[in-house]
Amino acid sequence: MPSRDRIAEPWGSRTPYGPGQEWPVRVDGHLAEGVTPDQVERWVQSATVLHSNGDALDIAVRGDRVVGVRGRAADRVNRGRLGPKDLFGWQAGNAEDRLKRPLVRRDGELVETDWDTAMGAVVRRSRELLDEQGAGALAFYTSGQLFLEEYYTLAAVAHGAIGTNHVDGNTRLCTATAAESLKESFGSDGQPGSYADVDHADVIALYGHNMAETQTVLWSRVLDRLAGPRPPALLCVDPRTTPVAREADLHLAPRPGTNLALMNGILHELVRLDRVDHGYVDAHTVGYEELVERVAEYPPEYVADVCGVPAGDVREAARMLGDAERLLSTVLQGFYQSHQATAASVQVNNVHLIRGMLGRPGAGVLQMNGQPTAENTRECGADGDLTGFRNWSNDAHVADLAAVWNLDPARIPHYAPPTHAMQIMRYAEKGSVRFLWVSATNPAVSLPELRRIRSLLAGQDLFLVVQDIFMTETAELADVVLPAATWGEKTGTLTNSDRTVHLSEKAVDPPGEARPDLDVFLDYARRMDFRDRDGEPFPQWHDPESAFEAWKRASAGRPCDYTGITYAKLRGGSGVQWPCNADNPDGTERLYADGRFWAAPDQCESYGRDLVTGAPADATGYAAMNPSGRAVIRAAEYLEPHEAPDGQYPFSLVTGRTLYQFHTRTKTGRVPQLRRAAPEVWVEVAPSDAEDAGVREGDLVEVVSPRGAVRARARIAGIRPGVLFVPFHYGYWDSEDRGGGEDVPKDRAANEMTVTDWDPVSKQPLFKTSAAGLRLLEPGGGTPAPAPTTTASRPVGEGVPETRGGPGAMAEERVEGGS
Ligand SMILES: Nc1nc2c(c(=O)[nH]1)N[C@H]1C(S)=C(S)[C@@H](COP(=O)(O)OP(=O)(O)OC[C@H]3O[C@@H](n4cnc5c(=O)[nH]c(N)nc54)[C@H](O)[C@@H]3O)O[C@H]1N2
Ligand SMILES: Nc1nc2c(c(=O)[nH]1)N[C@H]1C(S)=C(S)[C@@H](COP(=O)(O)OP(=O)(O)OC[C@H]3O[C@@H](n4cnc5c(=O)[nH]c(N)nc54)[C@H](O)[C@@H]3O)O[C@H]1N2
Ligand SMILES: [Mo]
Repeated sequence: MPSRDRIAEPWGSRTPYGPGQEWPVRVDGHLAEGVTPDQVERWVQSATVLHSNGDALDIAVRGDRVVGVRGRAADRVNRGRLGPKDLFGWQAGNAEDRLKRPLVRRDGELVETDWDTAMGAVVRRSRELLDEQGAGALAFYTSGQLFLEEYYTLAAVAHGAIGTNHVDGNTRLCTATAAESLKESFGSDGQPGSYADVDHADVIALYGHNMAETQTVLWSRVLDRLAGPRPPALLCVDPRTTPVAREADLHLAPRPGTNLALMNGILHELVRLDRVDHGYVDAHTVGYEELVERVAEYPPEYVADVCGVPAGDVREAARMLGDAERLLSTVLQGFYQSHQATAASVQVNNVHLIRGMLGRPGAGVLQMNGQPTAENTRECGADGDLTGFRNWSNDAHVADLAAVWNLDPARIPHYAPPTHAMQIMRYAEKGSVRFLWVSATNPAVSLPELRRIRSLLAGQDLFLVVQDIFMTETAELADVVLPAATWGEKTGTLTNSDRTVHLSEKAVDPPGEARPDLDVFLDYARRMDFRDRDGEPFPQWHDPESAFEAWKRASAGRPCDYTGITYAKLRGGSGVQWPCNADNPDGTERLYADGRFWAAPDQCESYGRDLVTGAPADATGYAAMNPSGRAVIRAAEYLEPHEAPDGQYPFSLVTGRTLYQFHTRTKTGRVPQLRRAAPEVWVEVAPSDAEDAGVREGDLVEVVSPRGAVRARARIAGIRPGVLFVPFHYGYWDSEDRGGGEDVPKDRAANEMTVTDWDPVSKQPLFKTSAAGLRLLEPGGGTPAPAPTTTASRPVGEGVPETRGGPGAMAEERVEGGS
């Protein structure tokens, strides 16, 4: 079987195909050094949890240890392929320094204890605060990386049993805008498009989405189309020369934070050229006239000025989109983590609505997710959403959920919109939230303005519970640390960006006393003695499968209907796309194929918000605007970014990802192949800016914002002049050279510099627009920056050695019908 260095070749070999053809199968796999396929004792079905793509795989087990992975040929998502994080990332679970016992803080120190003592402390503090202050003293901050069953349980416990409004996920930092833009346009969350649209599209547009690095397998699908007959045209909107930009037919590199102006300019041209499907607009939408009026103010010359892109390119982009017969658009953090995130993302939906490009092969929108299970956080309501995409402002929806849970509706708080994560942190800082339970997220690295976050998490009056698999920067600040079992050690379901549900089965036992997150949440509920209306223990379920069956009842009749799915159905073959029910027993490839939306006043998940101010509409206003539940075309004016570059801080600072690392690196930092490919933080600087600052490749520089600074090596790269890029993966924790205690340097994390500010509509923080300065600290003496060469950080100059994985990074590749 051929094998390849998948650090050097992240996307593997090409399997070209043409429009409307099936994407060929290519099965990728990797086993631990010294393990041969015949030594594998069991293959256990699962899917990846290091991004949102949902690549299906089997876990290789030998001697109760995970020893490798192999892609699943039968699956619709990846057809056997795996990316570098999928191939090598599983090793993190085997790390020696996993958390194995609970910890409690005694005399200032975290010390090991047993589960009874640790849970006893959590329950005692919960009860005290419920008595003293009520449910509003308790807050829960969870993840996009647990399983559906775990979120559903947490939502039931927090919203239902405790009755607190303070429940959110790190999905607020991630896909809050995806959810919100879908609600605004279509009445409800739910991804319209399908990955299979890549097979059919004649134009693919990527907006602020570096798919090549963040969804490597989906990018392989695009690359295979590009290598085949009649390839699609590609549009890329990103201030950096990412691998996507390099393949694009047209690359627009706008000034950060100007996406809405650009979209308004493109819509201006589409309207002017009358590339509008008036039949579709008349039959299925409201709001078109308002859009026409608004975008009239955005001629290409004006937009060119605002965005810093040539007017001809704006026209050319509109021509591409206007000529498309099957248009696929994808949107991600370059749009979402910005000050007019929802307003800009909604304009991408508008392009599809006015062009009638929805619900048929190749014509789809993917308002992408980032995390593997962010979709489930939202469906289950473990973030600011109400379980099952119900509407907080609709009493009938709340009563319906209360009936499913067999609780009194008054117990589910719905007097105000749920508290978003940034506001929960604010309440913790101010002292009204006094108990915060953090599960599967590392806010001491991933939230903006870290000095502030560290200080509020360490606050004396805040009882902090951290449930993780490693000792993280956040866990170090906790009062109680709960050791969790993780992927491969527990069973549950997960749903990817295009609504494909996979089952991930337990392959091995967790280390030490670590327990599945589901068990921990249920154990808490039992110890708190929560009861339903009949006096029975609440939640009424007790293990993954009974939790899933309970969830199915909560999803029945809602857009995310799971009633046709069982664990048994998910075993053996491909994942299944929701809605899956009696009408759609095999799942549903695309939403809205019939031009009908979940937007009727009594059905919709939200009555919508003003796209500029975020002010919510009420039931009456919504019913007057959209009585028959059509898709809503919403327009918005462009506003300047809040923190514009100026004298002391002349750069726009953009933060984001690199292909080989995942988030705060608790996993990928423990995987040799991935760790070595991008071992340390760097900053990307444009050649002209580097020259002005006297900075050369590899020099040590300081990047500074009004809030903090980062010291990093400079990579002279393809990035828009005036913009700096810093990857956000590097916290002060490090598995190899961690000093510990007070001496640990705190000047590596990008979020030392980012700003406490959010999109007014989705409340997603602005990780992509702050002002920053750049200063040379020390020449590098010719040693290049520790940044990969295979990615957006590819150097513009010569002489930097290519990123390679070497012998340990070889992975098998078997092309069906090939050798
Ligand atoms: N390798 C890897 N893959 C991942 C992850 C990971 O950590 N590592 N995380 C997963 C998660 S949770 C997420 S949310 C996704 C995120 O996936 P992406 O959104 O693709 O990743 P980012 O690097 O955050 O941002 C994408 C691009 O936005 C561009 N950008 C910055 N500012 C602007 C702007 O104003 N306008 C436009 N148009 N573009 C801008 C940046 O240059 C960057 O290339 O990735 C998922 N996949
Ligand atoms: N500057 C900047 N900041 C950003 C972003 C950016 O682009 N720029 N992106 C934002 C985005 S999109 C995201 S999604 C966030 C991600 O930010 P985080 O969620 O903070 O990042 P992770 O490192 O994935 O943290 C997940 C934690 O869960 C733990 N864990 C893993 N598996 C399990 C499990 O099964 N159970 C439990 N209990 N714990 C587990 C891991 O060890 C880790 O500590 O960062 C956000 N922050
Ligand atoms: Mo994310």
